[in-house]
Amino acid sequence: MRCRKCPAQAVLKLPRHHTAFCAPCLSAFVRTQVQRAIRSQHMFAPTDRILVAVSGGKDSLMLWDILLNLGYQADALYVDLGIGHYSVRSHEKVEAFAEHIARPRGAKLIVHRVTKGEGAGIRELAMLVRRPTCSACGTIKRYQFNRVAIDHDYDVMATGHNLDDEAARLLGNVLHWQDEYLQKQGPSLPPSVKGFAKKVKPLYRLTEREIAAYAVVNRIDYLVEECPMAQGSKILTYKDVLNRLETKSPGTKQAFYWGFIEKQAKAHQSDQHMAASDQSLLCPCESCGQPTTAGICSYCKMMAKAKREVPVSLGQDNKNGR
Ligand code: Q46
Ligand code: ZN
Repeated sequence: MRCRKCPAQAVLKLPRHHTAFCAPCLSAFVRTQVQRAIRSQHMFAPTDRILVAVSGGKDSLMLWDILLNLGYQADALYVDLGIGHYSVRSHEKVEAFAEHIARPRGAKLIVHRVTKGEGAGIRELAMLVRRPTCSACGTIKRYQFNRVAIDHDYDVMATGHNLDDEAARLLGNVLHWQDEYLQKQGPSLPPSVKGFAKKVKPLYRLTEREIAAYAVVNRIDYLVEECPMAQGSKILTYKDVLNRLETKSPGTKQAFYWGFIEKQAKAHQSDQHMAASDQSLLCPCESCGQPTTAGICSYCKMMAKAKREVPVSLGQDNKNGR
């Protein structure tokens, strides 16, 4: 199999694009797709400061690498969840990438430890507040990413969600007609109100397979194992269903998600529209000041409940999550 761009041997076949690429042409294709995503969705400008949320997995580390390669000012935030060996290994992968690839290009890594900031690991916290681990984890990660982006004056926060992630999430939202989530699902969410950082997903045009191939050809090491808490999640089932459809009919995931983005744009889900509706609903949390639809935000409610369960003070190093 030959590369469709040059005479070299191809390393990856892409049925949804009816093409195949050698290693250098694959890297160029991946970077072009990211640049196209950034421009078409007005994600950020070349002078903007970007905060990438990294986990040690392939998507977030490749996103950091691609943005640095494209010449953007991209720092990263790693949230150490305190999940035993998994967190130790993921932190090692992030540190190794930062030391060998990011810092030499002038980028920095910020680390937030949940055991220090919130006073216990994510599993222990979730048990204290009697919530599923992933739900407590989502609240803490959203809160800390937003806090760091705002406190450190980043223009935008970027996550490594890819086409597979977004198509699976869309399928879940459609199956349960989650109107509120459907309205807020998109590759570029505006800051809407003071205190909320802009959030973007520059990998939405690329599949997991393409990103994994980029990591291999560029010899970038990442943590292959998934978080142990992810086992049995519905998102994995939706991904499996979509992968089977994709095998039968290449391009299904792309048509499903990109079609949704087009329809969303046509339905006037513009930045201004969303910002106006958010502004009418949000007010500063009475405890920490981050925007919320209730008097006290979900992070502060969760931490207050955890503290009631344990007489010793949880999160004492972490007034307002700091
Ligand atoms: S990290 Fe957190 Fe995921 Fe692990 S505990 Fe669940 S939500 S599975 S993206
Ligand atoms: Zn709060």
